Amino acid sequence: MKRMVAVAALVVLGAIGMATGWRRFATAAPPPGTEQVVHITAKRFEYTPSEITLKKGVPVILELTALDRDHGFKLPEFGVRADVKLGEVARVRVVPDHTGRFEFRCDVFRGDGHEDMAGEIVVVD
Ligand SMILES: [Cu+2]
Repeated sequence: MKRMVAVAALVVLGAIGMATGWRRFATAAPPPGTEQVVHITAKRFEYTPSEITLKKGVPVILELTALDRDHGFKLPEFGVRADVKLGEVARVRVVPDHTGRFEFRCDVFRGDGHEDMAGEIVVVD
């Protein structure tokens, strides 16, 4: 009898798992916490990659790492700004809710060169 209960429980759990798995597969936007992570490195005076293509309506996490010194990351179109400090990982969430090409740039102006440090987010349908 105990075994029957255990088997029934497994079947129910399996069905729930399949249902939620299917729902996740069927929805375009993943639930929070499972978003795609895009890694970006910053060094004087460039970002790699310098162009990032995102899909409209699919939020992502940008994970920024500085390779040589402190930098910044500013993407005004989507209200995003972060300090990218040497030795730390900066994480920002971007919700690309409209299409187009949008510039991001470094806004740490200590020392020359940062003002030319920029890249582009390209949001496509
Ligand atoms: Cu910089």
